[in-house]
Amino acid sequence: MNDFLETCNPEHRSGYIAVMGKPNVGKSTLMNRLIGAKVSIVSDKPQTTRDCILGILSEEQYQAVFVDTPGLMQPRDKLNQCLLDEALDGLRDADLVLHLVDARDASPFPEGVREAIQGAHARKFLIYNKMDLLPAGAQPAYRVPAGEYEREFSISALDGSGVEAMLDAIVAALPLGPRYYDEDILSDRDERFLTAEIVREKAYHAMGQELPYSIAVETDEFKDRANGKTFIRCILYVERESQKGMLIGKGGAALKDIGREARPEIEELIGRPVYLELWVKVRKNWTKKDHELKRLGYLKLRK
Ligand SMILES: Nc1nc2c(ncn2[C@@H]2O[C@H](COP(=O)(O)OP(=O)(O)OP(=O)(O)O)[C@@H](O)[C@H]2O)c(=O)[nH]1
Ligand SMILES: [Mg+2]
Repeated sequence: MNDFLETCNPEHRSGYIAVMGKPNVGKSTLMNRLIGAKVSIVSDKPQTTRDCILGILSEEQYQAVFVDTPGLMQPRDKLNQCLLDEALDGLRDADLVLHLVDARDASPFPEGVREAIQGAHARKFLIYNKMDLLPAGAQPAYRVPAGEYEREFSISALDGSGVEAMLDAIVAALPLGPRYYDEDILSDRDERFLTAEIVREKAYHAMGQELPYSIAVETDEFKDRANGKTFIRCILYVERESQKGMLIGKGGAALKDIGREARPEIEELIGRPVYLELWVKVRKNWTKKDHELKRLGYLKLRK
C-alpha cells in the first residue's frame, strides 16, 4: 500500500484493521481514542465519515493501521452508494475487521452487507460499543450466530472502558511484519483535507438532522503569510438556495459560529495561527449527480 520501513525486530507486528459498522455506532470515536488524537471527525448525525481515513498507532512492538470507514447502509441515493463503495473498499486490504455495533441494536447488519463482512478474508472481531448506555449488568441486544466472529468485546469508545483489553487482542491478531509508515505519522490525510473535515464537523454540529447530509467542504486556499498567520479559505457546498440561507444564518451568525469553533482546532492541527474565511455556495443536487460527486472526490474510479 505504501513504501514500508524495515524494522530489525523479528517479533514486530503490523497490519490493517478495518473499523466497520452501521452509521453512528462510534467508529470514528473509537479510532480517535485508539490513536490518542483526532484524526476523524465525529457527530451525532449519521453518515459523518465519507472517506476511508487511516489512523496509525506505532509502538515499539507493533504498528496498527486502523481504517475508519463510512457507515454501512442500504444506499438510497448516489452519495449513499459512493459511501458504501468506499466502506467496502476498506475491507480489501484488511488483516482484521472490527465490526462495531451499538450494544442496544438487535439487528446490526444493514441488508446485503453481512455477506460482505463475512466473505472477507480478514479475521473478524465483533465489538459491542456504547456499553455505557446499557443498564449495569445488561447484555448487548444482538445475539451472534455461532462461528461468525473469532472474538467479541464490550466497550465504550466514549469513556474508554474495555478498549485496552480489545487493543491487546487486536495486536496479538496482527501478522508479523515491518512498519509501513514513519512512527510519527498519525494519519494518511494532509492538512488541507483535515481542515475541511474540521469545518464540516462544526457545520454538522451547528445544523439540525437533515441539512448536514447536503454539506460538502473543500479547502480552496491554504497559504502561509509573512505575518506568521496561515490564510485558509474553505467553501461549504449545499444543494439548495434555502440551505445556503440556513448555513449562513441571520446576519451571518451561523457561519460565524462555525468559524469560531473550527479555527482553534485547525490552529492546533497545523501549529500556527490561522485566518479562516468561510464561503457558502450552492451546487444544485450535488448528492445526486455523478460529475459533482466526482469533482468532490466521492465518486472514484475503482479497479
Ligand atoms: N454514549 C456513547 N456515545 C458514543 C460512544 N461512541 C460514540 N458515541 C457517540 O455516537 C455518535 C456517533 O459517533 P461517531 O464516532 O461519529 O460514529 P460513526 O460510527 O463514526 O458514524 P458515521 O461516520 O456516521 O458512520 C457521537 O455523538 C459520539 O459521541 C460510546 O461508547 N458511548
Ligand atoms: Mg465516522
